[in-house]
Amino acid sequence: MPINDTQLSKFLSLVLRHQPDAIGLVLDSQGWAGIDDLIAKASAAGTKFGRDDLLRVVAESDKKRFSLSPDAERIRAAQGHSFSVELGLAAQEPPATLYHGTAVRFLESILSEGLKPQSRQQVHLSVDESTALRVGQRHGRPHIFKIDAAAMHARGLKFYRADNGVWLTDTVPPEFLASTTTE
Ligand code: HQG
Repeated sequence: MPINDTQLSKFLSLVLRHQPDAIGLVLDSQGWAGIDDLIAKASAAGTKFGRDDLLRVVAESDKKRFSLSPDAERIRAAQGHSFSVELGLAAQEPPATLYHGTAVRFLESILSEGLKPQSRQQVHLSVDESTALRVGQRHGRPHIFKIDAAAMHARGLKFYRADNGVWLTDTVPPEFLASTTTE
């Protein structure tokens, strides 16, 4: 069945971040899939789209969720994987402050054990508060944490910047968390 762009974006997130085997797709160790292979396997599994559709969704993704290889033959998710993948990102110095939006109901647990990646590979952090608010709202009544990334970096904790500008780190211990607003 043909699908619209939102459905295609969700489908790409599903197979490139979480369940490539849902359509028998095999990603390489860095999370890349051949675009022709992806289109053929999706089609065989009943999800029909063409190369132009895929390239349009990649270009128009609001969060730049997907990256293309330089030769545009392969695609991968920029971040957000639930399985181990070597994104090949070099650790780099983060902005002094980063933000993480979550839900009020998670506060007690986060304040006692810090931010953990949960089902993803790493904790996702935003450069601005408004993005963090949108991320937090996906989970319920939002709460935004301000992260002392400069202090974490000084302590030797590593930060990575995904292709789409999201910052990634393994965990954020509670001492680096400060609350901003509670809605
Ligand atoms: C919370 C979306 C209890 C964490 C977004 C979050 C983002 C804890 C939830 C990207 C905890 C995990 C990632 C602890 C963390 N106790 N709860 N110790 N530590 N949590 O969806 O950051 O649309 O896996 O605060 O825009 O919300 O998919 O992570 O609330 O960029 O492209 O556990 O996903 O992008 O939730 O979102 P998630 P996230 P896409």
